[in-house]
Amino acid sequence: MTTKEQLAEIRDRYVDALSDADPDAARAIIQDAIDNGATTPQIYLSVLTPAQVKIGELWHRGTINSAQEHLATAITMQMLDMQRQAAKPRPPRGLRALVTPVEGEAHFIGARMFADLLVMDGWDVDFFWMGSPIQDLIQYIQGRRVDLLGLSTTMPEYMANAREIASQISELPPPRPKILLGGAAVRDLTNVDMHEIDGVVTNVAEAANQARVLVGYTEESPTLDQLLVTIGQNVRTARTANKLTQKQLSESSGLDRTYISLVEHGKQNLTIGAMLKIADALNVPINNLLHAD
Ligand code: B12
Repeated sequence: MTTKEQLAEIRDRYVDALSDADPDAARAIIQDAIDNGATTPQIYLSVLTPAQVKIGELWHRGTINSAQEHLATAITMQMLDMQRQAAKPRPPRGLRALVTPVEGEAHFIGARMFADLLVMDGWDVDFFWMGSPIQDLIQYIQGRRVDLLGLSTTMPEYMANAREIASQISELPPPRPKILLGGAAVRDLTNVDMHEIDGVVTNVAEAANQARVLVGYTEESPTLDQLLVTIGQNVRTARTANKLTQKQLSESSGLDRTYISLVEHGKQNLTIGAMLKIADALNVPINNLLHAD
């Protein structure tokens, strides 16, 4: 995990690299952030998204021209590929989503981010970078089991297309996909007619959870052995991100080094008290140690 201040600094450096049309510098900044423990949602939501908005402002003010803006977007697309390759998806959940901008919509980076977050959450995802004619989209959905349709709308004038898709899907025989709507246009909820749309996402950090709830997915509790392995992996990841040795963690948590080693190998049924000491020493909330990425 990376702090808010660190993320703001990474974002500013990344914007500078984009304005300088320097893909190598941009790549190095994002790689460095990944190496230093920034998570995918952090990079997507706190670095790449605000950087794209900033690039839009610079273009609006005439500080950069359209060609530079296009290059900036192309670089950000490369960063998404890099991030997806670096990320470790969860085991498959057996859920399939189709994520697409609505017909007419040319902005697709946000849709692609949501698609990636679902992939990392263990979904199978079909991602279309461009909206399809509504009839073709409906036909596609009929020929393939799709649990969730994620629609992205940036320009309010294309909201009508989202409504039309939802209305045609509601007429399909079950099982029908649930529809989740996101994108810059939904930030102003007065743009949204919820009729036949199952959910609207304004906080993308929560979107994968919301998607699972929407399709009625329930997770079985992990076994004790699985949970201990997850805790162990999380402790090791947080320790290395903090550049601590096992000995240093043992000293700052007041626990034996052998104990820390057993925890990291998933072999120690640790007490809540010990977990709290480790979480404090690593400066992470205790919850972060319990969940698989
Ligand atoms: C890059 C860009 C373009 C690129 C798009 C490239 C691409 N492949 O995506 C190009 C050059 C093609 C483009 C074209 C146009 N653009 Co433009 N563009 C931008 C810019 C600079 C950045 C957009 C972006 O990448 N944002 C970053 C992404 C990550 O943010 P996001 O889309 O909101 O997504 C986040 C969430 O909303 C969410 N999300 C998104 N979708 C979904 C879906 C689901 C299901 C979920 C759960 C979540 C989710 O996930 C993301 C997480 O952070 C913005 C500036 C700005 N202020 O945003 C203007 C902007 C969006 N564009 C604008 C305009 C006007 C246009 C054009 C009409 C320009 C023109 N005159 O031709 C055309 C539109 C063409 C069309 N038919 O759509 C306006 C829109 C104004 C409005 N509200 O109507 C903006 C705001 C610029 C401005 N200030 O005027 N644009």
